[in-house]
Amino acid sequence: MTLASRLAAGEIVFTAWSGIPDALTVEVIAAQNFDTITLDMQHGGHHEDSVLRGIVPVLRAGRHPAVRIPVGRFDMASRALDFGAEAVIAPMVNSVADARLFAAAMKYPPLGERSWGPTFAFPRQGKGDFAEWLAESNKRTVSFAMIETRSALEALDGILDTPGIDAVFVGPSDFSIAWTNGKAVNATLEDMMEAIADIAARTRKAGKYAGIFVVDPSFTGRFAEMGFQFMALGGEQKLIAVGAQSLLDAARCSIAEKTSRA
Ligand code: 3PY
Ligand code: MG
Repeated sequence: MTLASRLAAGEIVFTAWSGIPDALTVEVIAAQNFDTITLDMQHGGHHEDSVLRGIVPVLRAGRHPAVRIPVGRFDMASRALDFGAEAVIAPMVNSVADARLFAAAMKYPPLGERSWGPTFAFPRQGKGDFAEWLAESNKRTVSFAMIETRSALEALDGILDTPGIDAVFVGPSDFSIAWTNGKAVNATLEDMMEAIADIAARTRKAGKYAGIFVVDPSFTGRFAEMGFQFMALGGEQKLIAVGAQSLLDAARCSIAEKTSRA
């Protein structure tokens, strides 16, 4: 199953968010139970070389590799696909013009302008032959346009109408900054939840998929109800902190139980 076919089947998938640019770290995360792993080049430390190498452990673990590119680096969207990514997340897609450039980099002609050369992707993922790869690629790859500003919200219908844009991904932290005119950064701001629900509803109505970065996992039920299917959790600092805290809590709790019985 590809990520695209799982989304098409209506599944909710969780992606781990990775910002430490090392294939060994990615290997450890890929061994956990996430459906996909996203390598973050925007705010995370991932770069071309770490993406090229980091996709290997993701595929080896049977997870779907995704990459968030830096702002406006649509050339990197094509490269991420050539390295074997199944999905690319483009931050700050604030206009139809941005969406068109992103879609052009993601899709082979006639839909887009992606240049031929799946140098690493084909041997890593390829089954069949080049003709089949060419015929299937536009359907297999998922392009997520990030909606995280007021201008993106205003342009949403046009972005959703852009051929080659398969999905949107809400960045709730940037969205909260925009929503409060720079007064707050709060990914769970109640005041903006109606707007976020509306983004998901319009996306689903347009026949596309909705994703969101989840800061507080207790929100995933609400997000699923709104229609979000691709939910991001992480990155490493948080995964390690949560894991370490739960180990320590369990260890301290066991000692506390013994001493209270003594
Ligand atoms: C945001 O919340 O702004 C993001 O970009 C999440 O990654
Ligand atoms: Mg953001």
